[in-house]
Amino acid sequence: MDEDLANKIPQLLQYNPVHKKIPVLVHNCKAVAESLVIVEYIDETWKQNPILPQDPYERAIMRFRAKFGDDKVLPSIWGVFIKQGKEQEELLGQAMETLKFLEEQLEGKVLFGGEKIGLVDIALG
Ligand SMILES: N[C@@H](CCC(=O)N[C@@H](CS)C(=O)NCC(=O)O)C(=O)O
Repeated sequence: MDEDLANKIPQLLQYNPVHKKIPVLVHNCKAVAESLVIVEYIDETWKQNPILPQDPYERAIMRFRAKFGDDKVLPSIWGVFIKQGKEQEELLGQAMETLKFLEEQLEGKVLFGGEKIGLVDIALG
């Protein structure tokens, strides 16, 4: 269902009482919150199209990159749009640096998932 973040509906507060944020996935009447947690839940529930690799080390690398996107890339890019002056310049530098790191991790591939869209592609997208 659509959500007006300026006027949150009671279901959002019921399904995500801790953060009170979207997205929330409701499946079998149970709520799962936090986008990366939701994507992993989807991966584990509908196994026909794996989002994460099978190998534990490869899975860890993908989780690291997805978290890097959330923790480092997104705040710096967002900051470029909402800040000004010296702070904006610093955030622009951070955004370029973090995006360069991710681009290097791609090693010339189009997708982080290799041939198919994976966790990192979804998270960064
Ligand atoms: N870490 C959360 C962040 C979710 C988030 O920031 N959601 C925003 C919309 S994109 C929101 O619901 N904001 C409403 C608020 O902060 O009150 C996730 O990845 O799911």
